[in-house]
Amino acid sequence: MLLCVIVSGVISNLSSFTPDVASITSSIRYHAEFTPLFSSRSFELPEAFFATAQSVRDALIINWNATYDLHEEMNAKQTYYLSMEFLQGRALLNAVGNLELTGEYAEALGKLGHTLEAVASQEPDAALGNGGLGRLASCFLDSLATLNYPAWGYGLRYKYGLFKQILTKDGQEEVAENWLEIGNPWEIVRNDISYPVKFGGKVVMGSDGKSRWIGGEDIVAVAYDVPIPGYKTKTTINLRLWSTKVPSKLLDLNAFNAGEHTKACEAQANAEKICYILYPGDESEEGKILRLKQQYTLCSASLQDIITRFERRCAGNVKWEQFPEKVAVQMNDTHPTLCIPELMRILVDLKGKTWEEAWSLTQSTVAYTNHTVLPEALEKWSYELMQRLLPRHVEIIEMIDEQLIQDIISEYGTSNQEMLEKKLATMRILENFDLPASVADLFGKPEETPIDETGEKPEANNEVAPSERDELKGDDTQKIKAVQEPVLPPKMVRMANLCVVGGHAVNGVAAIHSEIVKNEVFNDFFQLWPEKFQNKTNGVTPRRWIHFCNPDLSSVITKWIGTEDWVLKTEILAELRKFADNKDLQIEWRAAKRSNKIKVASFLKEKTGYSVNPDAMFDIQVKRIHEYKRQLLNILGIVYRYKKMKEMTAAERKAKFVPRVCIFGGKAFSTYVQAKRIVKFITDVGATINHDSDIGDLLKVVFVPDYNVSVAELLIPASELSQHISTAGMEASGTSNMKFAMNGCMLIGTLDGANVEIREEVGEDNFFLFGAQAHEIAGLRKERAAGKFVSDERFEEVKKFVRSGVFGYCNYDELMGSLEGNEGYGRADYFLVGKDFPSYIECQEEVDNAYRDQTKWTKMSILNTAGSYKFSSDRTINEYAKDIWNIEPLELI
Ligand code: B1H
Repeated sequence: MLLCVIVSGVISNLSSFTPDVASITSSIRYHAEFTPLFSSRSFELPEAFFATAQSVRDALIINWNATYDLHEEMNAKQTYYLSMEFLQGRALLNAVGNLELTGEYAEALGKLGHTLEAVASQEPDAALGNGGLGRLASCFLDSLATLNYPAWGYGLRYKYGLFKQILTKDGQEEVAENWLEIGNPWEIVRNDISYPVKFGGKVVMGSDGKSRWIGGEDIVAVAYDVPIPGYKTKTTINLRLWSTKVPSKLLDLNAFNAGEHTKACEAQANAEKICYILYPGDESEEGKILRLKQQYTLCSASLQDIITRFERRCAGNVKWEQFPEKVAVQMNDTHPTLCIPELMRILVDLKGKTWEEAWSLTQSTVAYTNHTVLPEALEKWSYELMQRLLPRHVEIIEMIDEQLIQDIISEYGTSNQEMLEKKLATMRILENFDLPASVADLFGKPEETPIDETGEKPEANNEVAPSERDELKGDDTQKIKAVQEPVLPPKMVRMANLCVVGGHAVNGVAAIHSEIVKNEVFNDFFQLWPEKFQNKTNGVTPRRWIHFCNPDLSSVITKWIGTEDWVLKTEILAELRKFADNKDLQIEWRAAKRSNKIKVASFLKEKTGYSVNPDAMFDIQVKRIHEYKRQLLNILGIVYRYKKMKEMTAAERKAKFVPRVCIFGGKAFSTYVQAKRIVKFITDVGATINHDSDIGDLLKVVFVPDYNVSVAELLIPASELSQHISTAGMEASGTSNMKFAMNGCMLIGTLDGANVEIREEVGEDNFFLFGAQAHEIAGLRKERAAGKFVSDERFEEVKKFVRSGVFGYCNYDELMGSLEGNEGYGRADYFLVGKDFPSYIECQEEVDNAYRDQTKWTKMSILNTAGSYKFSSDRTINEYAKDIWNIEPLELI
C-alpha cells in the first residue's frame, strides 16, 4: 500500500481542525444561523438536521479535497463505478460514525436540546435505486473509501427517486418522493464541471475521411458531487451525479419576448426531464426514449469527465496507450453499456485513434457485472429507436458486430454451417439481422426474403414483439392483415452481448449465478473466451449493516471478542464461535435482540396500527415484490398455518405453534399487476388474521408500508427468521440474506444465489433449507407442461381456502389461477410455488421446533453472525481490485 502526505500548506492547516464537542456545537449553531432556509429563532428538528448535516459536510469536504489532491498527485490507476442506481439511504449517522464522531455529535446536539437519533430521523432517504443492485453500488462506495482505493462512483441525480408506497384498501399506491424538496445538504453543485451531450442528428463524412456526428438535440450534464467517507480513514471519495439542463444558448429568447413562454422553455423542459425520475416505466415509446437518454447521459458525461482528468494528469504529454493503466470502468449491469461505443467514438472520431487502437483501449478499460439471468431483464434496445437517438453509436455497434462475426468464423470455420449459424444467432449483438455483405457469401446462397404483394421485401417490424402480437386483441382487419403480411421479428441490439464482447471481464454476483452465466446464459461466449468469466460474490458494508444499525449487538460482539477491529476485518467475527454455548453471552445476545424487537413493535404500531408481541418470533421477508421471489409462497404458508390453527382447540394451537409476527415489506413495480395483487393479498390476509380473537398473539401478519433502506436498518437487527425463498436459479445473489445473517438471524431459503454460500459458511445445521434445486427447475416445468405434475393435497387445500372468501374475494381468482394450468409464462405456476409448498411448510415446522429451544436457537443465531464474515463488501471490493481493476490502495496520512 502506498502511504502519502500532501505537503501543501493550505491542506495541512485545514487538516489540523479537530472537531471537539465545543467546536461541533458552534459549527452547528453557525449553520443554523446562516442557513437562510430557516428562521434563526427556531431550532426545531428539521433545522437541527440541516445544520448538523452541514457541519458534518464541512468535515467531509476537508478530507474529500485532500483525497482528490492525493489522487491527482499520485496519478495512480483509478476505478470508476458506473451505475444507473445508488441506493444511499440516509447519510448522517453513517458519516459521523465513519468519522468516529458519533459521541461528540450526540453530546453537542444534547447541549442544543436534541438527540442525535431524533435529528438523524429527519433525513429523507436518498432512494436513487430500486433494490439490491442500487444498494450494492452504495455498499461498494463505502468499501472503496474504507479500503482507500482510488475510485469514484458515477450516476444520475434523479429529482424523484423511487416512489413512496402507500397502502390503501385497494393495495399499493405510488406517490412521487421529492427527496430534494428541503435541499440536499450533502451535495456540492459543480457549475464549473459540465459536458455537452447530444441526441439525434446525423452522421456525415468529413473531408478528412472521418465520421462526424452533427445536428440533433444538445443538452448539458452538470456535476453534483457527494463526498463518501471511509470508516476510520481520511479517505473520502466522490460520487458524481449528473443533472441535465439546456445549454443557455438554446433558450429561445425571441419566443419568450413574443410571449410564447411554453415554446421558449420547451428545450429546457426536454433537457431537464431526463433526470426527473428513476427508471420511468418503459412500457410506452416515450418512456423508452427517456430511459435510453438517461443511460447515454450517464455514459457520455462520465467518460468525457474521465478522459478530461486523464489528459490533465498527463500534463501535456498524452500517451493513449496508458489509458487502461490509469482508468478502469466497471459497468453495473448493462445499463451503462453505451460506455463501449461512446469510448470508441471519442477515441476514433475525436482523438484520432485508429479503430484497432481504440478497440484495444476500450476492451482493456471496461468490465461488466451481470446481475440477472431473467430473460425479460436482459436489456435489448430497438435498433430503429437507437439509430434515431444515437446514429453514430449504431454505426460503431454494427462494426463491433461485424468484427465479432469474423472472430466467430475464424474460431469455428465454415465447414459446419448449422453450428456456425446457431452460434451467430445467439452471440451476435444485432438480433434478427441479415449477415453483413463481407461474410454473407461464406454461407452459400442467402435465403430469399419473401416478397409481398406490393413487390417489395417487407421491412422488419420494430413496433410489436411477437409475444405481444399474439396477445393483441385487434379488430378482424388487423387479424387478416397479420395473416397476409409476413412480419419479420423486430431488429434489436442486445446490450449484454455488447458488454461481453466489449469488456475484458464479465462477472456474476454469487458462485451459483456465475456458473449459470458461464454454462447457460453466455455459454457460447464462455467457450470462446473462458478467461473473461469470473465470480465476485456480493457483499454488504458491515458499517451500515451491523455496526451502526445494531449498536446493541455490536457492543456485545466487541465485548466478547475483545476488539472492535471486526468492523474492518470481519473474519474476526469467526471468533464468536468459541463462545456460542456460553450462557452469559447468550443472555446478552438475546437482550440485544429483544431491545431491537421492542423498537420494531412500536414502529409497527405507529405505521400500521397493529400491536405485536415482542416475545413472538419475528419472521421477516423484505425485498422487491416479484413472483420469482415468491412472497406468495410465504403468505400461502401463513394461510395454511392459520387454517390449521382454526381447526384446533386453543390448547392444541398453543402446543403446536410458536407465536410469530410475520412481517412483509417491499415495493411492486407500478405496472406489475401480479405483484400488486400479491401486496393486496398479504394486507387482506393480515386484516383477517390480526383481528381474529381466536388467534391473538399466536400469529400476526403485518405489511410495512414504504420499505426502504432506513426501514431495513430498523427491521434487520430485530429479525429472528428471514425468508429468501426464490425459485432456485432465479435470484442472482440477494444481499439482504447477508445482512440478516450478520445480525444473527436464521435464514429459511432455497439453494439459490448467495444462500448457497451463506449456508456453507454458517453450517447446514444453522440454515433452514427446502425446495427444488436449480438444475431440476427446467425438468419440473417440462413435466408440468406435459400434465404430469401431481399437486400436494395441502396446496390444493390452501388454494381452496383462499377461494372460499375468508380474506375477501378481490383478485384472488387471478392469483390462485396463476398457480394452476399447464402452460404459459406467468401462469401454470411458472415459479413452482406448488412444487415447493410441501417442503416449505414442513421446513417451517422445523423452524417452530428449533425456536422452542431458546438456548439452541441463540447458539444458531450467534453462529450466523460468526459465519457471515465472508459477506463483507470489503472482501468483494478487494477481489474486484485485484482480479478485474488492478488498482492499489492509496492512503492519506
Ligand atoms: C438485480 C436488477 C435490475 N438484478 C434492471 N437486476 C433494473 C435490473 O431498472 N432496471 O432496469 C434494475 C435492477 N437488479 C439484483 O441485483 C438481483 O436481482 C439480486 O439478486 C442481486 O443481489 C442484486 C445485486 O447484485
